[in-house]
Amino acid sequence: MRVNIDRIQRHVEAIGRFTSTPGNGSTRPSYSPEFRDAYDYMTQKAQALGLQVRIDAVGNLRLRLPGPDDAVPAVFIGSHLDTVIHGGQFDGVLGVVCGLEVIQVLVESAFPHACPIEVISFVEEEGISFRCPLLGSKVVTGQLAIEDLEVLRTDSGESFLDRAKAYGVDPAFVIQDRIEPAKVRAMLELHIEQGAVLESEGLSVGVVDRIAGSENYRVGVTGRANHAGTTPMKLRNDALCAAAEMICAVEDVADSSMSEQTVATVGRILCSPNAANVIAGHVEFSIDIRDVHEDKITCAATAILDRIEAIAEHRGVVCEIALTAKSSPQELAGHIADRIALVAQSLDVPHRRMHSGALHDTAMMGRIADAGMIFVPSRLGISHSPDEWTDYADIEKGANVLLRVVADLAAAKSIMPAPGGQS
Ligand code: HGY
Ligand code: MN
Ligand code: MN
Repeated sequence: MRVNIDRIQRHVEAIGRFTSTPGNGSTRPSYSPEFRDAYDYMTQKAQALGLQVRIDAVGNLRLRLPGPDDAVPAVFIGSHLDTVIHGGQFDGVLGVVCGLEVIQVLVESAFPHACPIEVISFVEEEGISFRCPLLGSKVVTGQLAIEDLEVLRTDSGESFLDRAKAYGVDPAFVIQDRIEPAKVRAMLELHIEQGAVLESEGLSVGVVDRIAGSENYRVGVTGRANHAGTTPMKLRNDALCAAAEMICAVEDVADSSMSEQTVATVGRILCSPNAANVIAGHVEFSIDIRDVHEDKITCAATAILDRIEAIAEHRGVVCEIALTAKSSPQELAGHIADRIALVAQSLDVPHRRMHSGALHDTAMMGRIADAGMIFVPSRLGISHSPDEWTDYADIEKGANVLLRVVADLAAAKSIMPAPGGQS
């Protein structure tokens, strides 16, 4: 059995056309018209294969090949179809498309699968609309409840519940769509590396053993708006200069961390009144702190918040810091990583074990079941950009590894320990 790489490429390129910024990357927020186009496209392909298709209460797309006995634990293959703003064509899309391709090859080969196999496209993985990354996978694994969803708002104040209901789903029923640990034989995700390790080492597949966690903050800085021309430098409470010093402190703490894997980013900033001849009165900015070890995240976050408070004190501005999202790092199932490596070896695919600095839904599924991830290289390590690219020759290798691992996991005498049988 082998994947059909031309079919994969056709699906990736078709979905790439569902963007609100054509010619400038993929912009496909959850619940947007473009997002619906992508769901409709995958639904049509899945229905042509005779799969069961449904959108669950929070908006995850579920494409299921029933097993002989649908009550036995299923193999899940997941990823996401929402994107960042001006993102790339492969981030998330590749995992959903390759998941469907794996099912198509198994169906066409009349493979005797002994359990259900389900492709799940998680909603709001990127978190760009409601500042809650991995939302869809956190909900189905019971890590977010309806009460957590009720407080989510966009920057313009629209509630998550209103947006979800306008899309046609009702998160009030998320309990029924929970994925129970006992119902998962394993979860797999194929994803672009979004870093430069594989390319720099000339490898085609990464066997992920650990996924980073993160703490996300929103920082509000309040000074005093004033006239840019008549306010002497000594009499200013400049919120933007204070924020600038704080942002450099974020970089400095991460730079000087003892851990190679600690990163911290300020990617979003809002300045008010944002006028060239007015000293900024209020600034809001984001902080995203990550590492593959929880204690390193805590250490960096503590140092960053301390520095911010000291700068606010010194400059006489008021700062409010809110934790907006948090997810712990996740170790992936050793026996699944071993299986991925063994299959790569048997297919002569050059590979290595590695961590993931990016967050992934697999980390959330890894909280409740045995999960594994397969990376394929990113050209120059670029991602979350229109320049994101992965050679289809590498995608073909990674997808064939995924195909073989899923076939092994779904085989009657699956060699895997029973669910939760972490080795
Ligand atoms: O932010 C991330 O790591 C992922 O791309 N959502
Ligand atoms: Mn992403
Ligand atoms: Mn992704």
